[in-house]
Amino acid sequence: MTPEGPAYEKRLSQQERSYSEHATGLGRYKILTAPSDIGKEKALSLIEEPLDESHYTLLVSETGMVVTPDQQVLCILLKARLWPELLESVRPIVRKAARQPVAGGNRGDAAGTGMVPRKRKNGSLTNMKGVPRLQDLSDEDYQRLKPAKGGTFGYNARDLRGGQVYPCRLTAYSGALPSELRLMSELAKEVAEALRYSLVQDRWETQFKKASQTPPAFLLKTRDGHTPFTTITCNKSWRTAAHVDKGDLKEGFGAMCCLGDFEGCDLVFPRYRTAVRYREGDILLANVANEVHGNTPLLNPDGTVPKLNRVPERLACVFYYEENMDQCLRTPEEEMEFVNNRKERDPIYPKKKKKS
Ligand SMILES: O=C(O)CCC(=O)C(=O)O
Ligand SMILES: [Fe+2]
Repeated sequence: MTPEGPAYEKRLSQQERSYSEHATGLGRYKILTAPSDIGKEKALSLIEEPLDESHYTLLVSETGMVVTPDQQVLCILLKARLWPELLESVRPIVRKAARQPVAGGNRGDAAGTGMVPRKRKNGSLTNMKGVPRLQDLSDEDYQRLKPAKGGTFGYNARDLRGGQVYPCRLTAYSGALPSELRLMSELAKEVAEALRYSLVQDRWETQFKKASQTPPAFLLKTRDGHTPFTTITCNKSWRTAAHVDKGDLKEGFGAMCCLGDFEGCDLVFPRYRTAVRYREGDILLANVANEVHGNTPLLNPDGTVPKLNRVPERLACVFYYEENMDQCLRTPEEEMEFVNNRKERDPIYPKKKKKS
């Protein structure tokens, strides 16, 4: 039994859960207005800063929705939507996908360090940028980033990295076994259904329409059909600094879940002085592609501050539709061929054929 009712035992569909929650009116499904709006500029000026209790006055920890003072949906928390067996089966896969150190990576805002020119082994600077490596971090950044890992699962769009064009492809975690892809797609399906039957259904529709125009080879899908997601960002024990998600469809809506036994790491939206406490089993829908957000410190399950080498494991998954993936060719093979035959000055994406 959860505070939200015996959801796991009955295994209701996401649609049934949504209908019953909405039907309770304000009884169980709280609709709250964010306490204030500090303005876009002020929120953007916080990017790269670590966030904490000083950045919010409203903390949401029950099923419901937060709207901004001008009535835009900021986030929707759906408690206890994912059942334990599914979470157990994906836990090792998320852990494997989130295996790259954040230090030395390419998410400078969320790392809280910005991007600096990468160094060669001999110490000279290259013209590529990245998050500084651990040995080059300040003490404070070192503490925060030492345990932090990240990675993606699913598919990535064609892009240019270090002067080289990469095709639309299975992501960096290319060792994914078919069974792993199947399980993660099951998780994506549940999250997608929760989004579909939420109060931001219009955002699901926009995203699903985009996905319908995308080659199915590059969508997360199950036997029941495709989801509106191409990609899942997986983080491990990473307290993100203030950032706005990049590369995901801005007209869609972010969807996330997390796994682990921990306290803290609440997700703060400093512009609206609002934080959300989501935990294992919950689904959080949030406007992370457009609004500044970041986590409070990650704490031990008993609320104490962890020692450097004993940080609890918190796995987070962010599901999204990666921009431009509707321009991918039909198969990975066609993508490879395109990239191999592309002349240096050709655009990365060829002009779209006009429909006759
Ligand atoms: O871990 C979280 O709660 C948020 C993660 C996030 O915002 C991101 O990876 O972009
Ligand atoms: Fe984010």
